[in-house]
This record gives sequence, C-alpha cells and structure tokens, in this order.
Amino acid sequence: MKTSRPIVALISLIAAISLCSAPVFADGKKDRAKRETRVAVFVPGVVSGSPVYEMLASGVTKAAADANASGIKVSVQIVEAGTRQADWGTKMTALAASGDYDLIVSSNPAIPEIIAPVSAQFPKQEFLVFDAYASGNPRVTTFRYNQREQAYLSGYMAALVSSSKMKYANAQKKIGLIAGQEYPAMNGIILPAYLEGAKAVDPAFEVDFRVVGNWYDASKGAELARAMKAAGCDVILPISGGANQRGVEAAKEHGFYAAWFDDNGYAKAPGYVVSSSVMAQERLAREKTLEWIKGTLATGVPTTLGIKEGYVNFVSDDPLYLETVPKALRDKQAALVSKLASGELALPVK
Ligand code: RBF
Repeated sequence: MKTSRPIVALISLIAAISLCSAPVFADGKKDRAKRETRVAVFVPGVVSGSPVYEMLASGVTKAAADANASGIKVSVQIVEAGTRQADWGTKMTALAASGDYDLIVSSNPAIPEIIAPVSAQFPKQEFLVFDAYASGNPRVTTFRYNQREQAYLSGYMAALVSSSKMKYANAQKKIGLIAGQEYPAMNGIILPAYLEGAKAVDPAFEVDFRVVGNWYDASKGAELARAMKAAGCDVILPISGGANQRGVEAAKEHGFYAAWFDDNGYAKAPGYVVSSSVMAQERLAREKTLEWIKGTLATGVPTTLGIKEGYVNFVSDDPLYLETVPKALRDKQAALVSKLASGELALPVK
C-alpha cells in the first residue's frame, strides 16, 4: 500500500534537509516529488498488430502526458520483450534489476507468474498488470476484464450471422476461433463463452477451434482461416495478435465473415467484419497508471471489470457495422448488451 500524503510530505522535508542526492524512503520509494517518475511498459511480445499491446502502450503514454500536463514529471519507456517467451523472465529480471523504473506496467495473463520470482528478488519494485489476475503481493496490482462477457458477445453475433440469409452465411451451424496459443484464459473462459453465446442463438452450434502456435505467423493464420472456411465455418474470430490481419483478409478472398476482439476492427476488412467485442484497455491503462503516479491507486489487489463497469462492450455505432450487419441482427445484439448491462443476464468469471 502507498504511504499516506502527510507522511510523504514529512519524509520529503527530512530528505531535503539531509541533502541526500537520491533520497530513498523507508518503504523503498524514491522521492517522486523531486525527480522524474520513470515508468517502463514491458510488452510480452511486440506492440504492432496486437490490439491489447497497442492499447497498453498508448494508454500508459497518455497517462504520462496527463501527468506532465499537471506538473508531475513522468517518462515512459516501451520495452518489447519479443516473441520468444522463454526469454521473458530474464528480460523482466533485467528490467527490475536496473532499478531505473519506479513502476513496471505489463499485460497478459501469464505475467503474474513471470513476476513472482522477480518480485521476490527485487521486493521494492512495483508492478501494474492488465489482462491478468493475481492476489497476495502488495507490489503487484492486477486488472482483468470479464472475458466471459466479451467472448459471449462475439459468439452470439457470430451465430446470428451464421444463421442469417447474409451472402456468405451457409446452412452449417459452425463458427471458428483461431487462437495464438492455448492458455487458461483462452481454454477456460474465452473459448467456452464464445460457444455459450453461439448456443444461446441455437444449441446446435459448434466451434471449430484452431491454434497458430505463436502470436505472429500471419501466413499460418491465413492458412488456418482458409481451412476452416473449407470445413464449413462462415464466421471466424481470430485472437492471434500479429496473425489476425491476414486471417481477416482471407475472409475477403475466400468469402466468409470475420469477428474481431479487443478493439474496434470493422475497418480491417470493411463489409466482412461483423463484430467488435472490446475491452477498454487503453482507457484503463491510462486511468490506473495515472492513479499510481499520483499515489491514489489501491495497490496489491486484483480487480475484474466488465460491461456494467464500462470496460467491456460491443461496438454498435460504427458506420461499417451498420452497413454490414442487417438491422434485425443488430437489434438482437443490442438486446443482449442491455441484458448484460442491467444484470438481467449475469455472466460472472470465476
Ligand atoms: N495477444 C495478442 O494480441 N498478442 C500477443 O502477442 C499475445 N501474447 C500472449 C502471450 C501469452 C503467454 C498469453 C497467455 C496471452 C497472449 N495474448 C496475446 C492474448 C491476450 O492476453 C488476450 O488473451 C487476448 O488478446 C484476448 O483478449
């Protein structure tokens, strides 16, 4: 937990009088009032092509701009850890060992496990992790999204489109999901909720689930999408980072529909993208990083945010959505969003 303001002020005064060049408080925090606050964004992968990381980098950068505009000096360093996941632990350790950063911000469900030994080795280092869930460490604060809601929205619209008379819809009750890799949030929440949403339209629906094996192989993504279309999928949701774009382009080439996840993707293939189930990662990263900088964030606790809280949503006002998806389907989707927002339909994550 953060030191309270009067105590910070008092210690600042004592530190100033003692003429320490780099004052360090009893709790290990350097005097942020005197020098620049340094924030590192540890990107587990590469930013480009991954909506979650694009939103993360941009949100933290905006938080720093907000702070600087209000007179608090903050710098941000974006550190791409690259696609070799075996190296992430070493890279995170090096970042913490440098002692250069007051805060390390990151995002994805595997990060808490990577941080655990680093935090034990460098107990003063603070971490803020989005799209992740961990409790019990006062230096690690996590926020995750209700991805059961997010994926249910995708599955529901995919099944509505697949059951419709739209140009590329077929008679089969089969929709697709392409994941970058398998991981607990995918296998335990996103995939089951995508199917759950589809079955709410028609219990006969099934999901063709395929895995790229990484988050960058665009040709593998396109190849899987082609094979899934040949196997009867008429709507395919890629959640595979840098491999997404080619998967969506395959929709145009081979005549099927694409769904998009995390941010607004209608413009990725206009006329072919039928949904965008989003998480407000940019806004959340901006808000929570700024709160941390100001010392007002409740640290060390995990938080889950969904539709009711305004951090999960379905983009329904994009002109491309209005042009692509018939009104009868959009009305059904809007009714689902309302039911989730009002709590009439509850889809909690465990
Ligand atoms: N999502 C991406 O868009 N790009 C990535 O590079 C990426 N890497 C991931 C690595 C691991 C180990 C895990 C567990 C997830 C990764 N994700 C990535 C998925 C991301 O955290 C999130 O689940 C999806 O974007 C769906 O919201």
